[in-house]
Amino acid sequence: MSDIEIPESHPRYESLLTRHRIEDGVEKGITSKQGLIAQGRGEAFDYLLGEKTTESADAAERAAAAHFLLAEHPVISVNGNVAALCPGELVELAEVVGADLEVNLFNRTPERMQAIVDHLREHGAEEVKGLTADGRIPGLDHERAKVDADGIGDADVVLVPLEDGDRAEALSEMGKIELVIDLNPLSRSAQCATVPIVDNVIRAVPNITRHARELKGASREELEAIVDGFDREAALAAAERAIRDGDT
Ligand code: PTJ
Repeated sequence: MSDIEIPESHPRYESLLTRHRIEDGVEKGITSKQGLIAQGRGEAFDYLLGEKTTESADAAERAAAAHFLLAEHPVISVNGNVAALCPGELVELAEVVGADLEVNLFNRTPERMQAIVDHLREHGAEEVKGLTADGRIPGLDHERAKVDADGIGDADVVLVPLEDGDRAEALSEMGKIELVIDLNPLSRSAQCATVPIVDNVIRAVPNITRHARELKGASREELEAIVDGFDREAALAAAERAIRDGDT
């Protein structure tokens, strides 16, 4: 993974390993250089959250799993950061909930698109969408507007792991259910999400999969009760309290 060995006894072992994954992603042409800055921002919030999944984030992850299982056409949007951080976990989640994987980039280049598609395939993905780009998200004038018409264009539920906020807003204006993972509860994407998940993608993605596995046998009514019982405002407030007051 990297030529630098980190001893497992290091108090910030996980965090340092994560940094190396992002660094590696940049070297492989998967992650953008801006992705390094985004990672640094995320780390600061994660540090304040105690680098753990809070109770309210876990409830959001369960609600996200219920949305996935209720969806007709769920899609997981993949950018250069998540592709580097948890490719195998994304593929596994897609399999468990029957979602499509679609690469969608802010700093879109044909080379990065292809590198991420190949990387996901190396981690077990069969079909990866995003290269066709025959659909558009209305109201966006940058590269993130480009989507596959039969992918994000057609989705009813979209998982959006860490990104800049304007696509998240545009997707919710299209009436899509948006599940957003972002360590900053004040970010625009978290603020406009149907389900804001304030947690590190590294922990959030496998935990959504775990909940989805547990909920697989649940009835529609049970899943709807989980979705209806989730309070997005309370989740955002709990995350902000955790960060400001250490109240985790
Ligand atoms: O691969 P691309 O070209 O699509 O670009 C992706 C990035 C992430 C570089 C781009 O979307 C970007 O610039 O994002 P921002 O505006 O820096 O926002 C990233 C958000 O994700 C911030 O609110 C961070 O706190 C948060 N974040 C960073 N790392 C993580 C995270 N949230 C969850 N888990 C993380 N590991």
